[in-house]
Amino acid sequence: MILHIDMDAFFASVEQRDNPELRNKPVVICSDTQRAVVSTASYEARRFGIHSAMPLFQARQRCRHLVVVPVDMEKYARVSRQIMAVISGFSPLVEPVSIDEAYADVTGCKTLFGPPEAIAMQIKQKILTDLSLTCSIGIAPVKFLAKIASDMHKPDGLTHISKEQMPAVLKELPIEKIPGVGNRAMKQMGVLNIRTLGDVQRFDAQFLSRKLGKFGARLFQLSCGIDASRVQPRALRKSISSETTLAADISDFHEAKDILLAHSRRVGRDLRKKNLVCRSVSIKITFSDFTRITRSRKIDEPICSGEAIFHLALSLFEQVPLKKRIRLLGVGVSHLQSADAPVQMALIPPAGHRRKKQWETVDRAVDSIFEKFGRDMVAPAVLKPLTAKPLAKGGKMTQSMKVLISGKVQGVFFRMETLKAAQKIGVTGYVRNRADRSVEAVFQGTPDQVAQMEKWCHTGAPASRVDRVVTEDMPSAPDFSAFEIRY
Ligand code: DCP
Ligand code: MG
Repeated sequence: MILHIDMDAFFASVEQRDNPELRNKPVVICSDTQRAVVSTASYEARRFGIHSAMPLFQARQRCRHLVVVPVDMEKYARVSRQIMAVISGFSPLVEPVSIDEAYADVTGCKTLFGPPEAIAMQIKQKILTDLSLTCSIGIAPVKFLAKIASDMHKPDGLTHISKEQMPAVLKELPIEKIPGVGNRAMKQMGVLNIRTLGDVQRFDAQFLSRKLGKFGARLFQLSCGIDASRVQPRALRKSISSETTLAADISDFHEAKDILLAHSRRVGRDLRKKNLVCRSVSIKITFSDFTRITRSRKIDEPICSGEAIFHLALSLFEQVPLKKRIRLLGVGVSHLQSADAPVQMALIPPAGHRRKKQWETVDRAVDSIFEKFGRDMVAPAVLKPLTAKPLAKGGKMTQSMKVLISGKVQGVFFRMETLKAAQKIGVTGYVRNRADRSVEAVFQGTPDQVAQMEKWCHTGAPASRVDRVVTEDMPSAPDFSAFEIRY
């Protein structure tokens, strides 16, 4: 089944929504040119016979107290994107056809959202509650009829033409209602005395093709209720990647890891900005002798967090024998899909699902900080220059302690905050997430510094919840030269 969604008096409704003084008044949205024509008229203005494409002076003649509002295309485009996002939440097959209309094929969406009529009602409701706008929806087994149906009970209409009702509707359907009928075709059909699609059935397909060309053949098919056109979602971008040719070739694994992390985060950010998720991650390495390799891995559950991308990229990287120095390093994602596309949720979420969602939440929070304050405010801790003070040495006793922190502690922020605290207090060591959802940290410094860090662990980062802290002395720990986040 196909839905056709069309907003009611779109530009005018948006302006009436945003400016209460315009409500219930005859309003036209009009370009500000000398020979201005009406873009659209509010339903109040339509009662005076005012419609799209009418010259403004004529509209004024018809209604003396007409309110004229200038076009704000940027705003309508923004609202349009919000509308399309709502519709895409109900079907992966959405085809936007103009700024205020779209087709959605809901054939496969019954289990998730119910029958087509229920889906249409949910879309109408969500557009109304989220965007304070009304739309009209047509439901039919084929595209052209869905479009005709959406226009049948405007504004705020919902019209369902079932398979059974189709022959009767087609029989009575005036041919001027068919999208794409030009003036010439109309004239010729007048000559043939064709006024409805039912009349078309009096002729055969060859005759109509001869008289009306390609359109004649289509007209005959439509009169039989056949419309081969499918809902075609706009082609998504196929992949997103980030790569750099390094200033100097590198061979250090940890250095390469940091670069992979930076690329992964950039790609993740790009995905989220475009409201996409990916199901495949790849890495690209060019060695100093210009030989190049790529490795990729597909995953079942779509991801968009930089950290999830990084983990896959790193696991691919770890499998590459590093015999030569690296000249270029890159991370890419593909098998992209809209983040709004409904996914079949598993009854029992796969292991790590919650953790993945937490990363995404953190990433989205970081994205908004980026947008508000600019790029330099937040960066993954390992990418920030380390400012830890030199380790307490020269006669002073150093102590090493391993700490296991459990509770709601996993996520980038917890580790970043631990790193910040460690740098402030001046300890060295590391912090990392463990597979069992606890955080492991090793602190090295004077007993006083280590004690301060241990105390810090009991409170932890804001928005975390520390349930348990277990400490263990590490008398034979190696010397750490800085504090770092480990993966
Ligand atoms: N539009 C325009 N010029 C036209 C026709 C339309 O600028 N000649 C713009 C203004 C409309 C928007 O496109 O608001 C959507 O066009 P529609 O044909 O869907 O008309 P409306 O949404 O305004 O009204 P309706 O309730 O009839 O759909
Ligand atoms: Mg409309």
